[in-house]
Formats: sequence, structure tokens, C-alpha cells
Amino acid sequence: MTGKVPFDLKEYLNEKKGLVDKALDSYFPDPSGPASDVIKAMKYSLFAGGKRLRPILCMAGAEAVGGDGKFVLPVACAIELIHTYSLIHDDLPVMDDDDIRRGKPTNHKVFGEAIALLAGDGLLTEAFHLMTADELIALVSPHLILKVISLIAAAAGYGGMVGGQVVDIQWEGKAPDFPIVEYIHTHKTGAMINASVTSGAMLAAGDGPRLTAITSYGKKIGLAFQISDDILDIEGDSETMGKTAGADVEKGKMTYPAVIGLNKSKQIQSDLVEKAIDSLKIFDHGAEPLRQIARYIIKRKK
Ligand code: GRG
Repeated sequence: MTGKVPFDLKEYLNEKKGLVDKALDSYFPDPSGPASDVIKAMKYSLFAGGKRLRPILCMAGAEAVGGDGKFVLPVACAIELIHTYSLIHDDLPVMDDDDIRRGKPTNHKVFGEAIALLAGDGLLTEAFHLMTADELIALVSPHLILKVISLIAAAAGYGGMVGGQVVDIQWEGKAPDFPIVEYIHTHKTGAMINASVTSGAMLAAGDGPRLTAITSYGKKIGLAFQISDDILDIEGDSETMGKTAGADVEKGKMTYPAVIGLNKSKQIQSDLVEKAIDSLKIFDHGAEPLRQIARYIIKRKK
């Protein structure tokens, strides 16, 4: 008797997280030498218990177009380094001034502001070092690697995550504004989530309508992810999330619930997830992880 083995998302996420953790560990030396403090600080935040959603999306993007998730690991891990840098910098007193991240004291609370700033810088630059590693160049054409690096750099920079963060900070405490909150969410969070899944698909030779479909999915889940983060700030619990609940409300952040209310925010995030899944209709069972990850994004508790 033949039949498809039912897809188990929990098992999939655990397996991929294990691969990411192992690869990340292999890229970093044990802290030693005169600059060991910054290596310690980088590793502290990198191994503080993140979900590894972005690298998992990168692998799942590769698999959806028929590739092997493992071979995109250097890029998947580079994206996690960029994400971790953004969290360290976001938590600094000069930005959101947070004490707890990933269930632990924030980087600057442990290592001081100067080392935390440099740990973030170190992670960001190491990401680009990793994406130009011999291991990847041996498998993928330099032209394709450059295209992927360009995509990720644009998503991380002023036209993406950095730009979103700027507007997020500048609009704190201001009157609700829908185009602004949409800008913040699609840039601060959505751009890197979309780049994660799209880069995986590109590296596995996804192109044409298949790449367009993956990008359409990536944009929708990127926005849905940040709306769910806004909702968790109101409905979640600090211990489970590993960060302080209610912080957005206290700081007067421009969030979806603040601008359009909780119920409408929930409706929009569900619609985005349905549309994201619909974008994948040209794919077969290979895109099942992406479909299930989309549903998980708005059900998660952390
Ligand atoms: C450029 C300094 C700088 C910041 C960029 C990403 C970002 C802006 C700030 C981080 C703070 C924040 C609340 C961002 C929204 C995105 C988000 C929900 C991040 C947390 O991502 P998860 O839930 O975290 O994937 P883990 O810890 O699981 O990796």
C-alpha cells in the first residue's frame, strides 16, 4: 500500500532547527584571543534560543522548488546572523531599551553597550563573509550568489529593515496612521522574512512564475508575522515569549492593533495567511512546509 506520510510541522521545525544550530556552531570558534569578548557576546545572543524561523524559511523555500534545504545552509545561517544583530541593536538603550530577549538578559545588560554594539556589527559583517564562503561558491555560480547577496543586503538596509526601524522609532507616540504602520511592518520585519524564503528558492534555481509565487508568499507572511507579533504584545505572556509583553503599548508603538483595533488586525493576519497559501497553488507537496509555516505564524505563542 502506498500513501503520502502526513506532514508533521513540529518534527519539521525541530529537524531544521537542529541543522541550523549545528551549522551555526560550526561557523564560530571558541572565544579566544584578544577580541574574545566580542565573540562571546555574538555567541551569547546567537545561541540564546531563537526559533530560527528565517533560516528554516530559506531551506523550505529551496525545497518548495525541488532543491535540497541543506545546501542553502550558509545563506540561511547568514540571515540568522543579520536577524540576531538587529535584535541586539534594537534592544540597546538608544533604541528600544529592553532588558529581556529570548528569555535572557539582553546583550548590553551582560556585556555592556560598546561590546553589544560591536557584537551586532560583527554578526552583520560575518553574515556577508559566510555568504562568500568557499563552501557555497563550490556549489552555486558566483553570479547567483551575487544576486542573492544583493537581495539580502537590500532587505536588511535602508530600503528594508533599517528603513522600517527608522520609521518605527520616529513614529513612536504619534497619532495612528495606517500607511505608516504598513510601511514599518513590511520593511522592519517583512523584508527579511521575504528575503529568507526567496533567497532559498533562488539558490535552488527557482525562477519565473515559481519565484514570483514564492515572493508573493514571502511578502504576505512577512506582514502577517509582524501583525501577530503586535497581537502577542497584547495577548501573549512574557515568560513564554522570552521578552516583555506590553512593551509596544507602553512605548506608544505604531502597531496594527493601535491603528485599526485587535479584531480587524486578527482578520487581516488570517486573510494574509490564506492569500499566502493561495500563492503556492502552483506547487505540489514540496511546498507543504511553507503552507504549514504560514498557519503556524499566526498561531504561535512566542
Ligand atoms: C536595524 C537595529 C535594527 C533593527 C531592525 C528587526 C528589528 C528592526 C528589530 C527587532 C525588534 C522587533 C520586535 C522586530 C520585529 C520583528 C520581530 C518580531 C523579531 C523577533 O523575531 P522572532 O520572533 O525572534 O523570529 P526569535 O528570537 O525567535 O528569532
